[in-house]
Amino acid sequence: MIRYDQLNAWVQEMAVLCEPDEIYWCDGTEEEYQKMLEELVMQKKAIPLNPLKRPGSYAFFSDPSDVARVENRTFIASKDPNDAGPTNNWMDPDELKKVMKSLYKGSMKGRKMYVIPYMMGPFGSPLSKIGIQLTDSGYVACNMRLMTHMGRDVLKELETIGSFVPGLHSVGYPLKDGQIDVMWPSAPIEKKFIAHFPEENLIWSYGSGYGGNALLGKKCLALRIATVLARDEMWMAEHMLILKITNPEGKSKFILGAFPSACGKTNLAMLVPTIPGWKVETVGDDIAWLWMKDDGRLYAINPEAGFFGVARGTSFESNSNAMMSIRKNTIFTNVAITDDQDVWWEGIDGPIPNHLMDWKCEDWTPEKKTTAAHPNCRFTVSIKQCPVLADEWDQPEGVLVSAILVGGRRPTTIPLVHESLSWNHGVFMGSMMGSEITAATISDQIGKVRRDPFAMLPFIGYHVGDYLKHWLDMGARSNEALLPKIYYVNWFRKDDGGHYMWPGFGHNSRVLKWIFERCDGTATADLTSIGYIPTKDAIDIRGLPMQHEALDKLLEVDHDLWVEEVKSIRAYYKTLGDKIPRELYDELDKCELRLNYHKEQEQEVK
Ligand code: OXD
Ligand code: MN
Repeated sequence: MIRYDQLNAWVQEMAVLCEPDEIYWCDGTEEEYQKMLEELVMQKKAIPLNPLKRPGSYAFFSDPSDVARVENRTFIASKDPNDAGPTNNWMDPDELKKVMKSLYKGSMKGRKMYVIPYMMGPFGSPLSKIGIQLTDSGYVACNMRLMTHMGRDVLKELETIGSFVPGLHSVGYPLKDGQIDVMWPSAPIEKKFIAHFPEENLIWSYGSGYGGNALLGKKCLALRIATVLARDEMWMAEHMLILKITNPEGKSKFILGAFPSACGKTNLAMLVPTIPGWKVETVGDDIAWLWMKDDGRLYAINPEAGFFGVARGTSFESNSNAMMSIRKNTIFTNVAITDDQDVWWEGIDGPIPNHLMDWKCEDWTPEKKTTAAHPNCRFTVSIKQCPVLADEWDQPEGVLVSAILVGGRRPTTIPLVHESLSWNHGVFMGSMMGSEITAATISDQIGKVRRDPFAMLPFIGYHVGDYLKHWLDMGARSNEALLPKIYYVNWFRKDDGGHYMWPGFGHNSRVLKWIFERCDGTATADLTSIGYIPTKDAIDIRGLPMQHEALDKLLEVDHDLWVEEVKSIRAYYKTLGDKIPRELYDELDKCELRLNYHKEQEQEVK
């Protein structure tokens, strides 16, 4: 059992290091949340939005150098560099602590240190974990209140759970006596560190106030630290949405989906089906924790309690449920502001206003060359405001997983949907996932394809080869018949003219319907070299202005392109070193054999 004096001692030790003016223990109440926001408005760090248009909502604007996760400043400080593997930045834990301690020394001067007890996962779930975040950012404290179960109840729960993941966060901008604060304090890029010490379950974050760098429950705890715990305790921490889908007869299933950042996880989790009688509800939009129960089946919980969604592109047309979720009590970051104090971003409904205040707090008119909102502008909102929230969203026993989707943005090669031949083949599909690089990450490679196994590349807290082995090991604990099938979906295939071939959004329900019916054994499929593909007519396109020929093209397996794909996957595996499990090379070899066999057959026919 945890001793509270241990917790107090850690808080005191960190306070001695960071030298805040004040220590404040968050109780998680609504009154406290309102007070923290008022304080931020007084300090000119937030602006309240028009209460008639966006009640209870606030806008924040970051420093232009602090707009996204910083992968090149994110470290896995395991004792052995080989445990971090080739896809993570590694530093020796003692050395990193030395460097960071010198930065933390006095870093909270002139500021308040918030102590935030938070819980990832529903109260009473066997998988739920407690974190305690110390931060000198009121913005972070407010966001944590929306994103997690936060406050006094969590401290009580500490008695039952017995341990917590400590996380120290400082924006790295101490104030000298009398120094006026800036709107968004942060440190220059070379001083930013997002550090994970997996052997100690410890998170240290310095220099950034933004999203996944600063809200430590999300990427740091619920993914990077959790992947290590999950490996050791035989469960899984994944970058996945969880949705509930119900057919016209009232039968429901839960489906998970792994897609890289900014590829539509939130949209899919809140989808409004375009096929009559079907319903989709949301359990989570970003992270899933999975475990196998004694029945040999996989169950999942959403460790989060809110959405930190990409606002750009969100509209009533693309995601009406997200738009309804953010009608009130929402924190917006780096959006543009209309003259009547509401929010605006590229892709939102309606005409482009003649005048805005852009995310840099400057006047903006349509003639300006820059975007008014930052491409990675965000909304933070409690999940409880989602109008299609599934009743099961916080049930401690989790939800039974019927299918797992993987996917990314691939303009060519990958068909609209294909189904795995087995669990190991599904893991192979996840390992070869690729996507165009998006604005959620600072990178000069935007537009190029990068492989991103299970959309976890920036979030695996250990060696990627061991992570893929863990997936295989999880499957080996059960029986093929009890495990969910894995489906590779690609909403982003383009035609020769560069146009998207699939209308996407609500129409994705047509693919979900096929998957639902595959789980029940009622939908048909053709066996191809790469997996099972829906037979002609198996995808319901009634009411879609789409010809069957176009659908055939979307479901086509282009053998020449796939031969190239296999080569490219093999080359990719090589870059990951010798820990890539043999079973995945076997899947790759089998896929290559099937493709070659197909080509030979084709030639014989000719
Ligand atoms: C996120 C991300 O913020 O993946 O969810 O970047
Ligand atoms: Mn994410």
